[in-house]
Amino acid sequence: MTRMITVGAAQMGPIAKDESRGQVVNRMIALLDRARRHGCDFVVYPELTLTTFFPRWFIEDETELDQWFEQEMPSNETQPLFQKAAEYGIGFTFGYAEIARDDNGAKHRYNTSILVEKDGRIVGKYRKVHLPGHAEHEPWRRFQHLEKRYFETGDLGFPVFRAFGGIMGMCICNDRRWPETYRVMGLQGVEMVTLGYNTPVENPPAPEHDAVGPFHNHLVMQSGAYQNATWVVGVAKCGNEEGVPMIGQSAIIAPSGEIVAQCHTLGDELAVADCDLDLCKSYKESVFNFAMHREPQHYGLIVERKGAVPPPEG
Ligand code: CDV
Repeated sequence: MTRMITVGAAQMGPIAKDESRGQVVNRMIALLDRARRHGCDFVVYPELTLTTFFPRWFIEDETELDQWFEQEMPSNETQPLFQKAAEYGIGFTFGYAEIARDDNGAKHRYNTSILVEKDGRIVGKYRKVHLPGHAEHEPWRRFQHLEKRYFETGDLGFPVFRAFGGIMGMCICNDRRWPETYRVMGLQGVEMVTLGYNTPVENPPAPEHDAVGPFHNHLVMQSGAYQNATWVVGVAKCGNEEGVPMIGQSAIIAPSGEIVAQCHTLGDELAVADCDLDLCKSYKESVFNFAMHREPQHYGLIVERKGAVPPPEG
């Protein structure tokens, strides 16, 4: 008896600045319809799915900034997606900009994703930990990347959730480049990590990386999958969004590290794979049997030290 989940990686093409959430949700539902025809149990949408990637602009006015954020979920605009998915019996995950209020009513902004079960219940939430970019306006850049200005570091860690008959985890975009992301979930027995990304082709601080960006995209997700014996589903928002080209290559990756399905366009597209969660088992019980082979007494620096400190010279 296998624990098979049929997964749809629901890549989205560019979202224009003036595109409404209602229009975006209609595109998401069109992908959900396709997923249903393919027999999907679970659909993965990108990071900040509901709007254009607004951190590319410097926004000083708080009311204007608030317009890119959601104060509740489901919201009026996303309710049709929740309804249609529950009607189809398909679970899903997507990312959005969240405004949360603490006990004192203070406002907190996060780059968030949620996990929704087949009956429409939100069963998991993750807030992005690794925020790339910068906090101040840097006019020398062709476009801004102000995640460090608009979002706080996620306060939930990397939780995993029992859902879809397995152990599910989430991360978001830049998180996928950090081995710690996968390992913290790997240590909780994760069997499928989902993530969305908005990755510009151009990396203004290091343009020499641009040519290898697509290679790095798959490199980190494939190694994260293999080294932690888990499925990884990485889904792009891509194409030319408001003059900024972003990479596609959404992929479903097996615990072997192999890509088993991949998008080939830069638009709305669904890549589908049958993902047997029990494929994780042989890796978790052999080469990556953590309990047997890890030596954490030698890994202290990973949590004690933030930046690299080379040994003294001479
Ligand atoms: N949205 C992102 O986190 N993007 C980053 C870019 C800025 C490098 C990424 O890691 O893909």
